[in-house]
Amino acid sequence: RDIKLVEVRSELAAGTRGASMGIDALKVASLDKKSDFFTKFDPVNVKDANDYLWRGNEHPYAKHIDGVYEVIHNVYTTIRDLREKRKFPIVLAGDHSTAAGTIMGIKAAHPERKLGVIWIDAHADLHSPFTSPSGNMHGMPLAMCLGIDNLEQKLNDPLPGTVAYWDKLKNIGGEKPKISPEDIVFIGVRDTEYPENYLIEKYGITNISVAELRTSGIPSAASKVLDRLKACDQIYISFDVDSLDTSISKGTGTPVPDGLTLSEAVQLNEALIKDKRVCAWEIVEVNPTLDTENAMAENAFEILESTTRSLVQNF
Ligand code: DIR
Ligand code: MN
Ligand code: MN
Ligand code: MN
Repeated sequence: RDIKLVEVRSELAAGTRGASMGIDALKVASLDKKSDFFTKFDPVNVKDANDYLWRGNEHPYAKHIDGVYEVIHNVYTTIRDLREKRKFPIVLAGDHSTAAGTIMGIKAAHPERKLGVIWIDAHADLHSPFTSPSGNMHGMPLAMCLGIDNLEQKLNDPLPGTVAYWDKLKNIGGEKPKISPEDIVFIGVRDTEYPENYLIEKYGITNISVAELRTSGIPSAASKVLDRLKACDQIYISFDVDSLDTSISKGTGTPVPDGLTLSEAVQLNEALIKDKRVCAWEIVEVNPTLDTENAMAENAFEILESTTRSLVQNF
C-alpha cells in the first residue's frame, strides 16, 4: 500500500479546546519512544479554520458551522485526490467532524463502490443541528454522510442560516447520501442520546459493545464486523480515542468509562486493517491539554504505529 499521512489540525467542532494539538502530541510521543515512524512519511497538511474560535457563536445548534464547512471541504478534496492516485490515507485529526470529509472524499473518488464504515467510538456521532444537545459538530459527521436530519426527534430550532450551511455540508462531493446505515458498524459505542438511539434502532445499526468484544474475543469480533460489511467494496475505519477506557483516555474532550483497553484497541485495529478492502484509517480527538505526561498521545501513538505496521506487513 502506498500510504499518505494526512494531518488535520482542526478543533473547531469539539466542545473542549486543545484537540488541534493532538497531532503534535503524537509526534512528541514518537520522539519520547525513540520511534522513527514520522521519518517514514511526508505528510500533507489540510488547512484548518481554527481562527473561527475567536469569533462569536452565530450558530448555537451547530457551532462555527461556516468554519467547519471549510475544513470538511478541504479534507474532502485532499482525500478525493489521494484516493484517485490510489494512495492509502492515514488521517491524524483533531475533532471528529472532519471524518465526514474523509468519507466524502473516499466516495467521490469511487462513487460506484459501496463504502462501509467501521466507527470505533464511545459516541454514535449521528446528531444533526436539529437534535444535538451541545451544538458541537464533532457529534454530527455520520448524519452528514447519511444525509439525515432526524426531524422525528427534533429538539432544536436552528436558524435558517444554520440549516442552509447544514444542507450545503450534506451535499459536498455530490448529492447526499455517501453511505447507507446498513454499511456502518459501531464498536464500543456507549454514550448516546435518545435521538441517536432512535436512529440506531430505526436502521438496525450494529454496535459491538465492549462487553461483547471481551466475551467473543478480538479475532471473532473483528470477523463479525467484516462479515457484517460483506456487501461493501471498500471500508474506512475511524478510531475516536474516547473509545478507550477513561483510565487511559483522560486526554480527550469527552472521556467515557467502561471503554477498550490499550491492548484491545491495538489488537482490534491490527485485525481489521488486514482486510484488503480497507482503504483509509483515521485516529482523532487526542487532546494533550487535558492530561499529564502526554499519556493519551503515547497510548494513541502505540495504536497508530501498530496499526500501520499491520497494514504494511500485510501488503
Ligand atoms: C454528544 C457528545 N453526543 C454530543 N459527542 C461526542 O454533544 O453530540 N462525540 N463527544 O465524539
Ligand atoms: Mn467521535
Ligand atoms: Mn467520541
Ligand atoms: Mn454523541
